[in-house]
Amino acid sequence: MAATLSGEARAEALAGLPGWREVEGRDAIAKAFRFADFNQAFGFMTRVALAAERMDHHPEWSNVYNRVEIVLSTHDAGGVTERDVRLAEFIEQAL
Ligand code: H2B
Repeated sequence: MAATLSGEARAEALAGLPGWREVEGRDAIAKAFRFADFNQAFGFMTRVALAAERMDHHPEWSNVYNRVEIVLSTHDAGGVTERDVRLAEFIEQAL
């Protein structure tokens, strides 16, 4: 199982992910996205969903019309791991 990121490794990983923030009260990272309309938002979610399934690593997320909120945490590890960083990096490319 992947180890949760702490200290310098965590700071470095987050520095490379603009707009991602630490979630208060749990070991997770999050970002809110806003698109032009539902079609754009859902297209983005579809790209992320297909990658998440390939990576066997899945986001916690919600969608309201053109807004998508994503929280990433590795449930098996109980916190943020490299797997979340890799998925967040993909998400940034999927925009
Ligand atoms: N996604 C996330 N975010 N955390 C996990 O620990 C996780 C996952 N585990 N997707 C995977 C699936 C696991 O449950 C399966 C059995 O590989």
